Amino acid sequence: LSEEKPRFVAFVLGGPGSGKGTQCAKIVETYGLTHLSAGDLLRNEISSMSENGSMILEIIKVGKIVPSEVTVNLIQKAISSTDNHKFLIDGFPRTEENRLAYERIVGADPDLVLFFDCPEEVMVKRIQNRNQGRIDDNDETVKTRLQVFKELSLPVVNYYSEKGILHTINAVGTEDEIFKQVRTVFSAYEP
Ligand code: UP5
Ligand code: MG
Repeated sequence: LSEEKPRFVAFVLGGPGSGKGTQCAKIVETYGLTHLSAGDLLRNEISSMSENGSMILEIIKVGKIVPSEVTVNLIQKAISSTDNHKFLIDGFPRTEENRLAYERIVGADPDLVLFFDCPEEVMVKRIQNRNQGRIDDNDETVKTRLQVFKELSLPVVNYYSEKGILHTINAVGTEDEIFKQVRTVFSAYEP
């Protein structure tokens, strides 16, 4: 187990269906970072029927945000359970409160933040086509997810923009067209 702080952290932000998970898989392949999807960590808690599982399920089902301590503890645990020191944290932080909780518990800012900028109608179409049985991929919950993204998550994106560490990616196009832009960002850092 690693007791040290991670050496490189990139946050990957973007609305629901903007392509975060898809691009993270490509980044991992190319740059050897460990991919931590906050949503996947939370969904694992539901399926392993952990202590918080039913609470998490009720929140994800309606598209709201799980309490920060729960999510940050899962991220922290995942960070310290691998020998890798380079992480991609996907779909987190989604609120200012999330961001502050991470700063408090992990004690560092990310090295960079990727933002997948995608029009709403494209995101909705991608989610409608996904068909993987996600409990939150229904029209009603997608509406809430989009609303929550605009109200609570965009302020976090703006915060990192003002800090000068935000890299905005045009998330419309083919997977490869989008990854080309992502590569430009990571190549400059050589994580
Ligand atoms: N696709 C991808 N790229 C494409 C392209 N270029 N062209 C055409 N199609 C493309 O992609 C979505 C779909 O589009 C896929 O079918 C893909 O093949 C296709 P994906 O890469 O899955 O997009 P992603 O942005 O990862 O979408 P996801 O639905 O995972 O985003 P969300 O942010 O909504 O989901 P997440 O899992 O992060 O969170 C789910 C819920 O968990 C939240 O709503 C919230 O309730 C909870 N949560 C918290 O409470 N706190 C957290 O910190 C994190 C999550
Ligand atoms: Mg995802």
